Amino acid sequence: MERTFIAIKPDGVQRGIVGEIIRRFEAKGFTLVGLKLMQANRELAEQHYAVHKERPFFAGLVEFITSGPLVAMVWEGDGVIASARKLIGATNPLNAEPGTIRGDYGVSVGRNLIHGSDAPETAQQEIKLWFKDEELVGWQPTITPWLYE
Ligand code: DAT
Ligand code: MG
Repeated sequence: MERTFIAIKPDGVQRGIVGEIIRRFEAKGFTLVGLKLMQANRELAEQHYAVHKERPFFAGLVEFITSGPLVAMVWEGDGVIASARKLIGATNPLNAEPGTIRGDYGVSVGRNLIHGSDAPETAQQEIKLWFKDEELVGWQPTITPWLYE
């Protein structure tokens, strides 16, 4: 089964919507296999956003993501990588559809609440960057036959 890395950024934690965000992933039918509250250090943040290091917003992005606690998670399910991106919505919350997390809770690109891996390769890299193997728990919910045929 596919896995993706999801992080509720420091603004999502401060806004008090950790439970609401987790609820949406659970309600959809995805399975939580890793979860921790942590504060990322500069090195981790710079590695995570390495693809953006030449962009003008990089310094601010690293500053923001390291500024307070975030919730790092791994979610599992068929097609979870692309589906999570849909639950999250467009990068700029003003362009994100109502019903998406960013569409419902955000108003600016620099405070867009949540990160989700964008492809299978990045999902694998990000899970490895943020979690040790032993921090992930593979399990099968008893409701699986009611989610998949
Ligand atoms: P996403 O988080 O939707 O995958 P991304 O990978 O293009 O978006 O960018 C990573 C983060 O960088 C994004 O969540 C918020 C920030 N960011 C992107 N574009 C930005 C911009 N033009 N100005 C400020 N911050 C930006
Ligand atoms: Mg991205």
